[in-house]
Amino acid sequence: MNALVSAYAWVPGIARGHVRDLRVRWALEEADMPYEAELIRLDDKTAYRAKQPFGQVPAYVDDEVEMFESGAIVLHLAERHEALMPRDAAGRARVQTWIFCALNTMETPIAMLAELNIFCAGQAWTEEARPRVEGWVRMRLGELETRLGDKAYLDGDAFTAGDILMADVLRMIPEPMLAEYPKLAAYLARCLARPGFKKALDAQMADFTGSPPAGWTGPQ
Ligand SMILES: N[C@@H](CCC(=O)N[C@@H](CS)C(=O)NCC(=O)O)C(=O)O
Repeated sequence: MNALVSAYAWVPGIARGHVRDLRVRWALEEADMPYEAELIRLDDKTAYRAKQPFGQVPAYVDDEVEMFESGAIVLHLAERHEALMPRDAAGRARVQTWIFCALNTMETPIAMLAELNIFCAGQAWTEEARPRVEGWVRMRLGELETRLGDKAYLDGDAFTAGDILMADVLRMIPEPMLAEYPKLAAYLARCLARPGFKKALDAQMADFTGSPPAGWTGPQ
């Protein structure tokens, strides 16, 4: 069977291109693995929760496994495809390290910034929290840029699964802030210029074939 990745049939415009099934689609494209999307409705998740207990996407099924959590799925794919992770123990350890770094050290403050800028925009508490959160994000971006140095990718010349997750996390940074870190901005542009990213993005966008839930009052 082809791998099956869950994705939403509809989300508001602001979320399109940013739903986390993109990470899995991108890894599958880099590994040249065919897959199918299982489209989920935002208002019809009861049965789907058997696959993903939080009702989130992505969930993933292949011949061997049934999983959720985008990072775990990308790591599973990396274990099977050299295009995503070297085969030697030291190389695997480096990529695993970058995967956790992207999802923990980087995504934690960056997701908080997205709460301020997008999900809770306009709420009074966000302005009180902003200096602390922006300082936290800038500190991590500076440290990451120092470690990246002049390398093309996190692990050197070779693109890996760690870059998929790091690039998708960095995509959440507002452009003016990312521009303060020119090497990181160039790194992100390099990752997003890959054909695998474009195919994954196009496929996610093409799958938004549904309509908003009945009575939806949120953004379109
Ligand atoms: N840690 C999870 C997070 C998944 C996640 O946040 N998915 C979002 C879309 S990007 C979602 O389905 N949100 C709907 C919800 O939380 O109800 C992962 O990386 O797979």
